[in-house]
Formats: sequence, structure tokens, C-alpha cells
Amino acid sequence: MPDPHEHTGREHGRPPGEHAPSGTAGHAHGGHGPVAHVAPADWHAAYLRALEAARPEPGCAVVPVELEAREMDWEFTPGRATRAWGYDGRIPGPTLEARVGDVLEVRLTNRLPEPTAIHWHGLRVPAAMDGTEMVQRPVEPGQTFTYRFKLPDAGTFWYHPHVHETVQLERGLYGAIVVRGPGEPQLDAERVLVLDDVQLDRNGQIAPPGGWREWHDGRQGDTRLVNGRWEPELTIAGGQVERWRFVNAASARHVRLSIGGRPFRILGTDGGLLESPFTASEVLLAPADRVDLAVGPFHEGETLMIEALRFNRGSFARARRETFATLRAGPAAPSRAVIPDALRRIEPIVRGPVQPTREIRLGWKLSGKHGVDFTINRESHHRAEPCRVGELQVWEIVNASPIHHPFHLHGFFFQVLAVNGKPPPFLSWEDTVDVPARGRVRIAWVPDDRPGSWMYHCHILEHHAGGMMAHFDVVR
Ligand SMILES: [Cu+2]
Repeated sequence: MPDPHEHTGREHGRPPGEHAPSGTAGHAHGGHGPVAHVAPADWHAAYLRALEAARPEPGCAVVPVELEAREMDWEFTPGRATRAWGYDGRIPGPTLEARVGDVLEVRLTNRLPEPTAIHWHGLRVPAAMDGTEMVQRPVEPGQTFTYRFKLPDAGTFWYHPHVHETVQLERGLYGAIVVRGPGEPQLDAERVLVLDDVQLDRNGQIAPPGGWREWHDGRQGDTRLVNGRWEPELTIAGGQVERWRFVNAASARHVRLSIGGRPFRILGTDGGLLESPFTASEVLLAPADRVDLAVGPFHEGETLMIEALRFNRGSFARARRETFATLRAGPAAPSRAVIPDALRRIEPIVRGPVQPTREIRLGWKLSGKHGVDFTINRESHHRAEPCRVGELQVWEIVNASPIHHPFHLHGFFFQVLAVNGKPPPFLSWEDTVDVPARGRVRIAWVPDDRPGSWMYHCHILEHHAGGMMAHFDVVR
């Protein structure tokens, strides 16, 4: 069988005779061949330039973080130890907190039995710090690698490997990032809730990946987790209003989030605050999506279910309403929460009618190996046209398949212009958007001056691995 990626590797300046790091690209791309995507030979020079260029804004700081990726025992369910992988022995890994203008400096030590790397999901970092196989060599077991970059935006982001993701994320390698800006709304308390699911076997161990059905659907585990624990019980003081930052870290699960069916206020999404709070009683979190909510107030003694409402994403697995956690309202406490009507100003990128500059077709084709391969513009692991810094991008993302795909653009925020022809209910900055089955989404974005190699892909990890991804250059 011809290797569809052979030419891609050469295009990227892989010197003759140089092989992809063993056990990396092949894993990450579901056994499509030994070579998929490899950083160019001069990647290290670009990395060192970015490392050197990262300086905090005046009055801001360098925030140093040590992260160790390692295997450990973790109790997803009470009293049952599961061999898992985590950052610093925790699932999720530590929440990284900093302010806009700070520099985050993360020293990653790899104690896993295989190579890894970290992608900073949603952060507008230089290309060389994006953590993908296009911009760096994976960090080998026993090695340490330093990421250093400035934080330009406030919001809820997350970090996870960009190597062998179907296994590394499933086992627990992910964590949240909170970047605070000036003038954020002041609520009574704040918490981060990272949603995930895991598939445990009869012995309580993470089931090995496999099967054409899982390949098609993506892995949707039947043990639902909030912050690494199975269906926990949470408490909130009666009468108080909290800011809850949600991250959907699941491999393939869309979470149509409900908190007891009660209204909440959406404060922000992937790329930070909305212009004003938006009241809703449910919100869809596709894989990799984030949302910031103002939750409460509730009466003392109330019990509410935090759940995913039934959502048919086109998978073979049947859609069901499922619990993530129980929320109990404890003794009442005074509230000092202030949520202004105006959170910030977002300038629309596009006003009035506009023609797409690119069509992105999400599809699949039959494959002998997995039953199905996933494609972008009919090609697995698509090589897409470059984008020029400062030039308006209007992308029409067309889903030619009967399953929803969460589309993720690395390194840049976009605005959603339309979903199936209709404008969204509010203006926002996003890096991930759900593209409905047989539907289409139009987005607009403008590349700022961060040239280099970037990606867009479906964030169902099996689909990404199976080829529903494209890499492209931003050029000056
Ligand atoms: Cu997909």
C-alpha cells in the first residue's frame, strides 16, 4: 500500500535518511505508516529564538512550573486503583494560573515509557511553542524540555500531549490553564471543572484501544469524570454565585451541559469573556471546548444534577442523558458577586456578506485497516494552503459525514459567522467549534504575526489520528 504521507515528510525538509522518532508518528496516526509529520531540520533554532523572545510585559512576571509526566495509580472510582498517566501524579494535572502579560515557563520532564510533548490548547503562542510534531521533536523518556511563552489573553485554556493522543489523553494527561485579565467579574468563588470519561475493564484498568466501532465513534468511556473522579458530589454555599470554568477533555464525548435544568449565565467561551453574560439552561461543550459560567444562587438544601443531556452526535453508541456530578447547596452565605452587563468589547471581524476564502471538507473514506479513514478535502493528513499574516480568512467548514466533528484551529482565535446558515446567538472568540453532522460552519479569523507551521483538525482524538487533520503555514 502506498504511504500517503511520504511526500509530506519530504516537503518539510526531512533530510534524506532521517527517520521519524520511532514509536511516535506511527502511534499518533493510528498505524498509517512510519512517517506522518516531522519537524523540519531547523526546528531547534526556531525554538531557541522563541524561548529567548519570551519576555513578560512591564509589571508582569515569569511563572515557573515544573511538570512531570509519569505513570501512577489513580482512583477514578473510590477504592479501586487504576494504572494511569498524569502530570505530577494527578488527574487532571495542576491548574496553571497566571495573568495576562506574564510569561509561562514550563519544564516538562518525561517519565513515561514513550515520547511525549505538550500542546497549549487555545494559547496564542509562537508556532515553535505549539508542541506539535510539526514544530518540535517529541520529548524522549528521561528527557526534559522547556516551553516558554507570553500569555496574551485571559481565559480558560488547557494543556495536553500532541503525541499518541488517543492513549496519552485517555490515561489522564491533561490539565487546565487559567489566565486572568484586568477587570474580571468578581464572583463569590471560582472553580475549574475538567470533564472527561474513561473506559475501564472488569479489573478496573483502562481498556486498551481498539475496534472499528471505537475508531468510528472515537472512544466514549462509560465512567464519567469531573476533575479525575467518577461522578463526585460537589457543594456550593446557598445564595452564592460562583464562576465555574469548564473544560471538556474527553476524547470523543459531546457534553450538552445542564445544571439541574436551571438557568446559568455564560460569561465566556474558548477565547475569554463574551461581550455580556448570556443566560441559558444548557450549553454544548464539544470535545476540547471550554465555557465559563456564573452558577447559582441556589437555596440551601437543594440538590441538582450536573449532567449531559441527550445529544445525538451520529455515533453508533446510543445517545443518553448521563450524570457527571451531584451538586448540593449547603448553608446559606452572603453573596458579594457582581456580574456587570458589559464584560468586554469584541469587534466583529466581518460585517455584511462575505465570500469564503477556503472550503474545508470533513469526510471519510473506506480503509482496509480501520474500516474507515478520516479526511480533510478527501485526503488523510491533508497538506493545506498557507495563510498570509494580516489577510482575512473566511473558512467554510463542510461536514460531509453523518457524525459531528469538533473543529479545532491551533494558535489563533476565530469568530463563528454561521452554523448551518444561521448566526450564533452571541459574538465570541473560539478555537474549537462543533460542526454538525451533514452541516456547515463558517468562521472568520486573521492571522497575526506568528509565522510558522500550524494545524487544524477534528478534536475527536481517533478522528485526528485517523487523518482528519491538516497542517499549513502562516507566512509573512
Ligand atoms: Cu471527528
